[in-house]
Amino acid sequence: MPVRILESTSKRAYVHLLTDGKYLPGVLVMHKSHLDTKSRYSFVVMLTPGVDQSVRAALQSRGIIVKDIEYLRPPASKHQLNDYDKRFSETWAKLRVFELVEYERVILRDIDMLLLKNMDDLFDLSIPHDHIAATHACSCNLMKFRHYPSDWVPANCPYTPLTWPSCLDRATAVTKNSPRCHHLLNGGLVLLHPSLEMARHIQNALYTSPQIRKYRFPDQDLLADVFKNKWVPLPYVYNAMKHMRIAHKDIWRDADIKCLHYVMDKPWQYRPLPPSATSGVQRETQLSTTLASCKAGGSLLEGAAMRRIQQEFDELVHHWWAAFDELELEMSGSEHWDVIEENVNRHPVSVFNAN
Ligand SMILES: [Mn+2]
Repeated sequence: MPVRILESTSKRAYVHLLTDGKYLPGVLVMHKSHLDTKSRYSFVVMLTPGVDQSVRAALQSRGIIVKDIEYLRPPASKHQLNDYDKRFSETWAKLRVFELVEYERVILRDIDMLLLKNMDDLFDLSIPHDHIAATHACSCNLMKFRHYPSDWVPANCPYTPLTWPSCLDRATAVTKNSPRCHHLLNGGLVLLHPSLEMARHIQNALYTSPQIRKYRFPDQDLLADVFKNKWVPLPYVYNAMKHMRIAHKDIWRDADIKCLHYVMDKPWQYRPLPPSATSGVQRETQLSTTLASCKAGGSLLEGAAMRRIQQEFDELVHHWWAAFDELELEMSGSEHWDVIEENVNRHPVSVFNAN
């Protein structure tokens, strides 16, 4: 008997991009948390051509809808990422989401995220058809990366003026007179309406805009430009970037978060030691390695500050591993487990190399 799907449900989907099997543990844990939080909408993954067949099979074994897409890149002469940010080299392809006109409304999400609560209510947000909705970028530069823009300081950050609990249902309004940083969004979560006309408009900007060479965060800087004064800022709980737990202690409450975003190093690249190991030699080894990799990544943070930050990050990364352990219980007997196992590091020392 055919399954009946409500019209409004089938026209809406959460869409994600996967360009490399290294991110497979991320997408499967994300999908598990999507199911655990009882989302009513489809979970779709766009795959670029180079992704291995074993990765595709693992996704499909979990009931994930796969859409094949082409790469999307600006002309090579127009954009070069610095060595710290090579991880962004394929993220332009996220913008292919505008071509998925089989859906009326899409929420584009990163896969370095974990859903802690259901966020389906976001699909009902009323925004004009030619607008998008997203959360602001946090421009505090908590990690003191020396290659970040010089106006990325807490005084210019759009999260600085907010207070709890009003931050739960509002964001700092963006006006024509707002500081430059208030116009910047984070590309980790974007509510949008697919449209071939908009897809063409965005791709045209990608191929011709003189701004392209200045972008540090490819797809999100382009979206911020194309949708300047045409995007609606969302409350941070829909895209709670992990470093905000430290940078914006005044508003952050773990219990409020719907979607936790593991920006920068990925949770499957190291398994933090349990809290009982806090004073052990092992923890010192872990911290000194992390500190070294942050310095290599262009951070000017000192050791003591890095230690405090790392401990807070580890608390959040433990949530990801708890979900991974459950996924392992469900999948470890299957033929698909090997390709997942291949791409996780269970060691406490990060394999993060700043890319
Ligand atoms: Mn991300």
